[in-house]
Amino acid sequence: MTRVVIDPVTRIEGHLRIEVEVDDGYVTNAWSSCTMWRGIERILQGRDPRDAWYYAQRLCGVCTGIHAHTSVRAVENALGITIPINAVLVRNLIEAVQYIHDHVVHFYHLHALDWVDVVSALQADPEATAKLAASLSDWPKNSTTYFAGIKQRLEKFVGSGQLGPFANGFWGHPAYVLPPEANLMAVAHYLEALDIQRDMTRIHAILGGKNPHMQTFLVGGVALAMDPNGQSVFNTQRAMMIKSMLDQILAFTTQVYIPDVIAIGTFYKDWANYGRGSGNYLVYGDFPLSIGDPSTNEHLLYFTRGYILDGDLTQRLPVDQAKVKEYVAHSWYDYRVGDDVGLHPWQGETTPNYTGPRPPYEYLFTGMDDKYSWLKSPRYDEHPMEVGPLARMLIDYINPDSPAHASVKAKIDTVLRALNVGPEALLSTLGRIAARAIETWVLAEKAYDWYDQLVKNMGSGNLQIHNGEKWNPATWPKEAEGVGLSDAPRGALGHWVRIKDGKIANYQCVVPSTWNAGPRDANNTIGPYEASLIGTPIADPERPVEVLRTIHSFDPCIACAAHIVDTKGRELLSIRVR
Ligand code: NFE
Ligand code: MG
Repeated sequence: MTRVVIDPVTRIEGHLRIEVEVDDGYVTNAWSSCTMWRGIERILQGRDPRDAWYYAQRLCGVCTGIHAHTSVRAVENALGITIPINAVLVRNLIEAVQYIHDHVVHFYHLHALDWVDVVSALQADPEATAKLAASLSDWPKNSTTYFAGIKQRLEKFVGSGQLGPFANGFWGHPAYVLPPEANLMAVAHYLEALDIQRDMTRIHAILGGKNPHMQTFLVGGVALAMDPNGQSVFNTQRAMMIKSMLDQILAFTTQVYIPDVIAIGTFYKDWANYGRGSGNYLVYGDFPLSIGDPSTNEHLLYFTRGYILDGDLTQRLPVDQAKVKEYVAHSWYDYRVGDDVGLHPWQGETTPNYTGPRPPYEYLFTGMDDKYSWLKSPRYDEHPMEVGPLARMLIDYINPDSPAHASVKAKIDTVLRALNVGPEALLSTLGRIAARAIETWVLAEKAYDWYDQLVKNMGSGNLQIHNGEKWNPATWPKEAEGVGLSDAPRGALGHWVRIKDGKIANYQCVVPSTWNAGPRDANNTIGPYEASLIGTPIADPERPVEVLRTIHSFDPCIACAAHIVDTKGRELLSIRVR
């Protein structure tokens, strides 16, 4: 038996350590450990709940905006505030662009190098590459000259010895199976995606003032003044800029991203057999289609709420937020009531108790039976749950009443047909990648509806963006509690707030990557990352690219997940880079 450690896992957000045991070429056990600590939940205590979003948004700069959004929802839920339709539409547009941005960055910049051998691209014939690309889509850049230019750039880059983002890859590993031409095409799109992701954030600059960390969230609505003929507000001209960027996003999605996923998926079809994990999928749902409280009005959401147990795609089960609990039995925290108990977030506690390695640091952790991560273990009705694009796409695929059902089903069926596999193939590493691309496609189309409604409202003189009825704390109850449920790009996200005498008495966030990357719970049930690795073949324990493929397929964000930094910047763990 071999113990393989990857620490830190790179091409993710934050600090993650993965340990696996490999026996006879397969992973037989796994531990997912978050090695960073932050403190946002504690920073929020005692503050004005109307300010919470501004701090909470700093949980992350990757899924930027979503924590602000979820925070204002939690406070609106606590105080019974309904926001105007224009605020719903602006928030939906901001969030849809966030999803698309994150998914494109994930596929090209964080995940592609697990599948694409950059060095092999140097062997590609540009003419054959142009032919291959043209057979997949009619993207205007598919020419021999273009790919010859990309190859030259790559040769110069490699010749300089400064590989930058391409340094330290497992190049030449036998698990890379794309032909050189497919590798060159993917490298070209890696570079193009750098430009398109920058352009997307311009929509955030228009609607949110800046990116990351938009400024226009507000309890009760948004702070984006609208006037079709105004000068320095959201006006017709700025709306037109958004429209032209939506056109670019849709073209890139349908002509580059989707064909690339199908091309890469065709060569790596065996990855539909690995990485399934817990088989439980949780979705809170998101994108309200009308006004109302998104945490209670399930029927008004575009992506619907529900959960799936043990891979049973015949049943969408109803979600009740009261069944969410967090455990710390294997996490570096203490609960006053004892570490074997799960706490609902309204009663949640964030009290650190670090028992991990101390200097001189052991490279191999001992005590994996004890506490080994800064993440808590969220459980739904005691079950570990995978969250994210795959969970969402599965729920809307099997829910005929979902407003997104027709679009999701048509696109999933298109991709499954192209890969010549059935829906069961989705419950896998490859399925996560496909679901993320399909979701991008669904939202790149749907965003036009929200855009059109917003422009129509503006044109008809409906300029209301904020409901200020409850702005004055004198109108609030002495005590209130609220929950904001969202679906962030990486999955189900909840913020729970308790308000007392106009101040935050408790604030707890249970975040997508915490659901996915969390450690074992008090019953020693393993978390979704851990479960997904078991059974993975490992060709060479010295170069465990297979582990990276499955872990990256979740798009980890550990800053979000831990939401708690050592303010003194102390080194908590020595790291050997693999
Ligand atoms: Ni920091 Fe996040 C998303 C949230 S955590 S990226 O999406 O919420 O997984
Ligand atoms: Mg938390």
